[in-house]
Amino acid sequence: MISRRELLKRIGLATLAATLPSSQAFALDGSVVLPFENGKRPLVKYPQKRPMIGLTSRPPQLETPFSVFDGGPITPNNAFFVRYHLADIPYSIDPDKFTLEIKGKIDRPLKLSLKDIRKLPAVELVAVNQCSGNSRSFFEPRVAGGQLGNGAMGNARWHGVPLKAVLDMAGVKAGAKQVTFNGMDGPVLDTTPDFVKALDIDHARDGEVMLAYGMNGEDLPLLNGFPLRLIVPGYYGTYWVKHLNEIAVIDNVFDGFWMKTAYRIPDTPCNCVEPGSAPKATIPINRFTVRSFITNVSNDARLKARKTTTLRGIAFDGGKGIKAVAVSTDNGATWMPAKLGHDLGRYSFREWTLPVKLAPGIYDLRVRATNNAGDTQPMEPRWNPAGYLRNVAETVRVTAA
Ligand SMILES: Nc1nc2c(c(=O)[nH]1)N[C@H]1C(S)=C(S)[C@@H](COP(=O)(O)O)O[C@H]1N2
Ligand SMILES: [Mo]
Repeated sequence: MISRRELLKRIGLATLAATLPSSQAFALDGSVVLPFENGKRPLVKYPQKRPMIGLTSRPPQLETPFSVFDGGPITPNNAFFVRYHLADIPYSIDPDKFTLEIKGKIDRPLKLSLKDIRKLPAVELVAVNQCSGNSRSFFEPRVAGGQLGNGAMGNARWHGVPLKAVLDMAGVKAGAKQVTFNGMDGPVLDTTPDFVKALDIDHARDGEVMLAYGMNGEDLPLLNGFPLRLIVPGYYGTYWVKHLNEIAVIDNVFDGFWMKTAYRIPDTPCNCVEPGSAPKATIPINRFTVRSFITNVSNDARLKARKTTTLRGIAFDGGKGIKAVAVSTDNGATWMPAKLGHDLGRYSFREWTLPVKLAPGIYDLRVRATNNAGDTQPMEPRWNPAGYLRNVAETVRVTAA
């Protein structure tokens, strides 16, 4: 344990933008226990972050404490989750020296400074970033990978320029198939493949995929990709490349490890397989499944019987937008429609509320959202070997007394 003085000193570092001390994290007093086997996690403090649930320290991987999602539809920058693959992450970045290179099958190779990018017409979009492995720990049978609870997601207002604008400046050549994205982090060992992701050229030019330098009215926090990251609305976080400094237009389908081997889901109608089995064919992970959560009542909560409790929570999907949220107090036998909150756009968390009055007893509260395409959440969990796409209708067991 470190001294209080040392703790305050290190928290003070949070105000030094874009610098992480190399002895980065430290455990705060106490820990949290997530509701699954081996769910004990330290609470850790990093620069620009409030105490977060620590998963690994090299590289830093932090989960958002779930109570944060009850504080409003926008996840504060200092509570936003952090995910990295490779241990060699940039601990100090000079924004004046940063450049974004655009190369490959284009007419005009470009090297843009942050200033150049900030001069382009800016756009804003509220969108959820969710890790593919969010909620992986709840898979039965258990699967390998980061044992995450429900805190590897967050919703922010992103500020930046459409990727299309930059690709148009560069002049994409006929025959282009995909665009690859690489960030400033890298592997410690040469044998580990660098983290590079790819999007189809039409997706990259859809006008919504964004190069973001702002998040909730501030610069991106260092751990969330300062000074520039890709935003791929509705798509899992794996595509949201941080510290983005290299874009290449290619005329083939990219076959790097993180596209060809990792981050793939079963090529079946449900993108699921029989629990414990291997898929015959796979495709790259893509859009979010529909999800919803109760945020103000947690498992084993005690509610006042015969008194009104207003349940509230959030819902989101891969970009069709949330049409309805319903809650069941009888484990799915009957459903009551919740009232939807303010619409921040079809990629955002959508808040919902529902007053309930319960007779004394034990209840399994279930919440289920439906999007504008009619997609909804299954009552029984689906399974895939990587622990992706979790979206079973969540259950919260409460006692009314
Ligand atoms: N450069 C870089 N970008 C990255 C990653 C990475 O390892 N390196 N991980 C991706 C994954 S898997 C996720 S879920 C998101 C998480 O974004 P966050 O750390 O800002 O929450 O970043 C993505 N972008
Ligand atoms: Mo992820």
